[in-house]
Amino acid sequence: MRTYYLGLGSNIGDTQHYLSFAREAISRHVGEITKESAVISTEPVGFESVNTFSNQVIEVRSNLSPKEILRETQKIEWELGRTHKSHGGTHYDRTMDIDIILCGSMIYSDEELIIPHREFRTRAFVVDLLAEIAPELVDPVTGKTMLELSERLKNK
Ligand code: PH2
Ligand code: MG
Ligand code: MG
Repeated sequence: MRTYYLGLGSNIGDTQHYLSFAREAISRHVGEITKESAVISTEPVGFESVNTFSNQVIEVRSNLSPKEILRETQKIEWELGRTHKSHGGTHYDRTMDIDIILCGSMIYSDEELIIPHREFRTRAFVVDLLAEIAPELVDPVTGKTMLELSERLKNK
């Protein structure tokens, strides 16, 4: 059994509805959701859009491997009407984005998946929410806790 932290983001349509649909599908196909952060509204980071995001982070206990979780969460994204894949740093508005942020102290990387998520440390909409539900959780790459990463980002 592994403990995963997933980031959820939606910036088209009824974002609250998409988030609750995604949580429901995750608990059915991925594993038990053991913690949920608040849902916060955030301005798009890294691309231009008038559509505000709803972001949330959840803790999930699962027997699935990271790759299996990637498959399941991608299915949920497409089921929710996602139309584009992000690639080469190009982002789009989307009904649902589900990112694997951390999997315990695992460090993993291949062509389609990097754990911990490559950019999460610079994104307040992920780090602040992780600090809320798992302040003492340690990033295996930097050795810093979520609380420290969140404080560091605030002081930048
Ligand atoms: N996701 C991105 C890029 N930019 N900005 C916000 N506020 N929230 C997101 O979830 C988000 C983003 C890439 O997945
Ligand atoms: Mg993302
Ligand atoms: Mg994604």
